[in-house]
Amino acid sequence: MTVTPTPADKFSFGLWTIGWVGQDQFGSASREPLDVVEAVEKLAEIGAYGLTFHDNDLFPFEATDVERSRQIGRLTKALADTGVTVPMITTNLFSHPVFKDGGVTSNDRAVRRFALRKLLRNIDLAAELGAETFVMWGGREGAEFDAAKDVQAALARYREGANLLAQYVTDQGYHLRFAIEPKPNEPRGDILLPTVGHAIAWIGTLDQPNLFGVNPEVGHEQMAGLNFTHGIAQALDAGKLFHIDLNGQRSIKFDQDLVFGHGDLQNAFSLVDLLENGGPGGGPAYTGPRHFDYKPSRTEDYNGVWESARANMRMYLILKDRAAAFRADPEVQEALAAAKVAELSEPTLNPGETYTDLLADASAYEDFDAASYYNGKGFGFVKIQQLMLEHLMGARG
Ligand code: ASC
Ligand code: MN
Ligand code: MN
Ligand code: MN
Repeated sequence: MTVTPTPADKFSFGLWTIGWVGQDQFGSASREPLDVVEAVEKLAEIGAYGLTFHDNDLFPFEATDVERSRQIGRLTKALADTGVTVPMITTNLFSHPVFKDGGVTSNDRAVRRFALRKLLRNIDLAAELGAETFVMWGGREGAEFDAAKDVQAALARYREGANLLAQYVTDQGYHLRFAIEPKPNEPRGDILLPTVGHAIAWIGTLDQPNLFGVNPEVGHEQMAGLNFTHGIAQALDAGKLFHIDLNGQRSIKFDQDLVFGHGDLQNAFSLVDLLENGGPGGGPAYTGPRHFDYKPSRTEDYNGVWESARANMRMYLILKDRAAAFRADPEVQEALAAAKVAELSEPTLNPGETYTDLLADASAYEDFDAASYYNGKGFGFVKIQQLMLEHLMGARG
């Protein structure tokens, strides 16, 4: 088993992840800031291929044009020196107090206009750095007080903003697609577009829906009690999995941003199995970056930070190996066949069959003996689950 990451694995990290200094709701920073050049060099050293960032991870909100350019120049040089790329960039519309009621959906129109300008400026930067994906996580786009937020108006303003950004990208000829990142709550009491399903439905209301997909984060769906792998499967089914945020979460509570696999490990297994083996021909179902959006524990020093960064990639590669072993096991294949897992891929109607033909087919209904059909026989799903867990635990193959 090879658990040494290489750029071919397409692992990427947010600058805000490895660079998180440990400041939380209750305590101040437990680490010194991480310089972007060191971040890039270290990512190259540990085998990652990409760095992602919010505009204000690279330069402060208050930065002058000169300071901004200087930081972009330092980053660009580090990328050229190491071969690290910037596959995705995103915009901070949540830290500064001006965004306390949101950016593109703030009740205050001047804030919305400012947010759109900040987004447009960052789109130019994304294009300049060759990013393919522009993530929009609307952390402050939400509310705590039902009567103080007109949700339909907020969704209309969100749409107005998204349509404007799409028009800009089209007019500039940028090769950039947008990925909406859902989250149910935190920092707002309730955030708009709270789950993958909400986001996909809303994308269908946009002027250029083809330019928009989703960037689901493991923990964000799990905070809503949802099955992340199911959400990813639906995003793939809709052709909307543009990007992914991998991390760990243990049940419905605050956004833990643990190392990938350090939360719900069974769900992490089914996720990697889906991403790697869930394509129509049994190949990868997703070929984009494997992006980690986690927070290195506040208890760690920088050795611990890099240890945890490596841990994300190791967990992914170990799960990939375990999923391959699971798929290759003849006993698993037998159990999957007995449980008719592949039969679900067969269309329910015969080729060319219409509802008239179905209505005329007595074997489907009149002669179908539902009462004795299974004759006490079950599907055998539990056996599959046990085989999966044994592979996951390294107890088989
Ligand atoms: C993002 C993103 C998140 C948030 C969070 C910031 O861009 O994907 O989940 O910002 O990580 O702390
Ligand atoms: Mn999170
Ligand atoms: Mn995220
Ligand atoms: Mn996050």
